[in-house]
Amino acid sequence: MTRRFLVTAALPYSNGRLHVGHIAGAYLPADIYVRYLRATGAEVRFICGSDDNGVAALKTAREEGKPVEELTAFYNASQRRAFEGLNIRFDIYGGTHQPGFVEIHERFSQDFFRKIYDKGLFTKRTSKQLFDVQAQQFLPDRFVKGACPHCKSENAFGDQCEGCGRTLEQTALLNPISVLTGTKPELRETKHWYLRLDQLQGKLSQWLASKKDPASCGAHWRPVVINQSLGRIEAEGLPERAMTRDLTWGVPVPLDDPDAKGKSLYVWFDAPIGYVSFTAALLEQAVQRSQVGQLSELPRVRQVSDLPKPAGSSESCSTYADWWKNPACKVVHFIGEDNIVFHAITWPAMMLATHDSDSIQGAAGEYQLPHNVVANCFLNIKFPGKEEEKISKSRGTAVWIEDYLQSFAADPLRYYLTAIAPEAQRTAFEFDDFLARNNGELGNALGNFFNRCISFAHKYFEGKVPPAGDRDDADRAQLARCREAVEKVGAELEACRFKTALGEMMALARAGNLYFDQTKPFLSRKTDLAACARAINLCLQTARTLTTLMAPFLPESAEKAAKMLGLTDHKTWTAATCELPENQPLGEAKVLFPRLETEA
Ligand code: B3M
Ligand code: ZN
Repeated sequence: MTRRFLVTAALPYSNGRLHVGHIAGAYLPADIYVRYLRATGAEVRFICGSDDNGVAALKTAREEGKPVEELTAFYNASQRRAFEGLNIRFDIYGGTHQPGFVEIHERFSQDFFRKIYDKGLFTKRTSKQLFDVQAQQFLPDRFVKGACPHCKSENAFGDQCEGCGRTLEQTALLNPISVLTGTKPELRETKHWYLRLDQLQGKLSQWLASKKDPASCGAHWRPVVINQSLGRIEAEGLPERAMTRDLTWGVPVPLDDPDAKGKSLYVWFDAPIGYVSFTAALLEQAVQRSQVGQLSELPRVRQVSDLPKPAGSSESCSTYADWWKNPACKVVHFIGEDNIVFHAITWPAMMLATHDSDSIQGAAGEYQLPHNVVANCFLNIKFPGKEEEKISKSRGTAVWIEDYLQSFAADPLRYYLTAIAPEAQRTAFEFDDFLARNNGELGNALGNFFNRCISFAHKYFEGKVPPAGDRDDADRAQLARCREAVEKVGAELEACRFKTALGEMMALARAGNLYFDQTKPFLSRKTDLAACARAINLCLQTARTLTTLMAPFLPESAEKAAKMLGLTDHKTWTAATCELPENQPLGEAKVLFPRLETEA
């Protein structure tokens, strides 16, 4: 049976450009995972788009003196370009307030809210909220700053503390200050709808506990995700949380109640629903396309993935429910560490709150709780002679993707960010290390291996795959290494251990070089041409396997490698060890990973 996955990557706020930290955190691992799953024949939809609602965009729009719609459209387009440049290929890149998406997103978000409302899992409460008298408005979320009541960091906002990552009630902030006017806000009464997380807590902790053991749940949850979310529930329990805000930018609260006037859904309520509404938009576009029958003439609101879809796809998966409410489809979220609580507690709680059945995972026809929530830690940055520090826009310590792409290709960064992936703890981007690894690891180990065996075949075997001849033990051992590598890399990717998977692929490249050095075709060429042919044949078989294994990580280079080997399909995982036939013509030898130097 064809496996089916719905993969999402956190929706970036559309109030800024993307930097290497964003890419390492969620988008690159998600893209690698999707490419790998497709290579195994799985049917996958890969969903992302911008998070336009809420205070983040409003705040930046004020600072930049632009209408918020203009700002979010600008950054949505900028993000789209950055992803495209890095070959991170979503099936759709939507936006919760972008033209072409805002209506469908509003519909899904409001339906979701109403469903929970009808189930009685919201309570309307009067509470005191911070009000800016000068600006004459309430100050939800990031509109108010102060010190964290838990860790005392000065870098806490009305919704979350940047210091310790905890979600906060704004009234708990110490010394709150309005971000709008810099004045001290006062407390005023307002009414909001609170999600009864307390009612859902039992099911949530049972569900999270079931994710501790990969053997029984079938997914490898990272300890940091379980510890943060389950730990939170066990330590503090889950209080009710307000899911509405005094704000007009966002999804209007869909209630016929005077208290709902001028209020929007909390951005963390509508944002994860974006995953669903963008899926629906994608499928609607697919239907329109098949009706019109002319893919190329429709406006390009989506990026069609460059990867082939498996045959026979789509018929049974034409509605969002086929992906979101079908136990046969696995939903996997890729996120950064500051989003863990929202994806492992709030979002599953929202889905649970819509269920009619008692099933925790969700019965057929109900929203399915995620199969896995894959979170990376933050990526820091390290400048020569300085301490490792946080990536920060205001301090100018970020490496922006747009800038990177002006000078470099996608694959060196894809390689580096996977090699140093902050999977279990924070790691640091170091420009010199990036150059050194490109030149040393990618260039000398992987690129050079291709170059030396293909050049050799051109020079001495008329540019064709030479005969395999009678293989000896060393040859058989090298073939076994190829098979093992396919298994290992596959198993690591299944478990979302991208760094180890990449390491296994590179280990095969090194083994290939070692085999070349030990069999010495450059000597046997003069003494034993059959032995020389055998060695080069095996090097080329190794290169063939490497081409498939590198494809999820380094798609452009794999494409080039496939051309050199004369391969027509290099992506199919199970074909990674299908041998190149004798006499297959090879393409021109190219340098896969040119050396990178700093400008003097
Ligand atoms: N916009 C938060 C972030 O970039 C966010 C993720 C939403 S995912 C539903 O940190
Ligand atoms: Zn804190």
